[in-house]
Amino acid sequence: MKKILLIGACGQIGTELVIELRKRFGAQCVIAADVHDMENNQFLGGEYTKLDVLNKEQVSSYVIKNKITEVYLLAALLSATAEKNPDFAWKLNMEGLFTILDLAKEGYLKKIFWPSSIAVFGPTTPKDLTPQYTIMEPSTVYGISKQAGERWCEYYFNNFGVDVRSIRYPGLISYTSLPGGGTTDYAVDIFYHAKKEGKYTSFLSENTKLPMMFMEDAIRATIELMEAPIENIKIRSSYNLGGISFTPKTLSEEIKKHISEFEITYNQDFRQKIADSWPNSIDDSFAKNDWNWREQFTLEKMVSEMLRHVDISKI
Ligand code: AKB
Repeated sequence: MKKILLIGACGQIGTELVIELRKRFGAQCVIAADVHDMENNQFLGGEYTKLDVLNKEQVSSYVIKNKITEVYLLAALLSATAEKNPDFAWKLNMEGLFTILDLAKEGYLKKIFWPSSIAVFGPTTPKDLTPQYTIMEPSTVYGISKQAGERWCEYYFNNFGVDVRSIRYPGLISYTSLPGGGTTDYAVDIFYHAKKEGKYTSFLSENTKLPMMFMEDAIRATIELMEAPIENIKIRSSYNLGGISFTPKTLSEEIKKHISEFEITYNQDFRQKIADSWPNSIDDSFAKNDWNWREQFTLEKMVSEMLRHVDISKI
């Protein structure tokens, strides 16, 4: 029987992935885990357990005792927060991965999902339609940890047969829970401020083009990758996913179609340098060919969904 443990369940991806996995496989098959205390050990309609991904002993004995078959390991520091605390970011982003890879190597897990990011690319990477295989010289601690993680995932697959699967997520846009500490967060914040105040100050410049994806597409991609037949998974580092590429200016023009008085201003901060090192757009033809990936959300569709759903009482 499938028994999934999702570590980092309270984060931006985690909350939505828990809901979708429970819908597909039943609440009893999906255990949500994070470092936070939760009253009565329930979370989004199912079991919750408090786990610290840095506590190898605790995570390993939980996985073994509860006969977990699959782990989605989402606990990480994102790009902007990681730059402020590089030592801890490296520790958090790498140690948990080794714990889970080793559990699979020892035969305790059948499958692992581990997220990578467009942050694996760097200033020397070709910027437009960035290929799957290209120059990768990341300049952020987050990007370095994701690139190292990719190498280790591939190594564990090649040498120990560990069935580990991964996606290089673009910036993710969602309305259920707020993102925490990324460079692409402006593309979520903007909707709350547009709806609440009719204006927004972007911390990225007007023509900074980055690849983004609506969360519904990202969740579907994650589950489709994990459910694809093993022989279709040809890449064991991480798959490029394209999504939709836009600039703060293009996004604001689309928002103006719904809120005509909306005004955007620009005041760049340290995140501009990170954004400048990332691709403008991504070639995801390997994901399309290998496991039939197709995105569904256009910029127009994403903007109207976001404006319909964002809850301004959250900010
Ligand atoms: C970030 O901005 O750090 C993340 C990412 C692109 O991985 N959203």
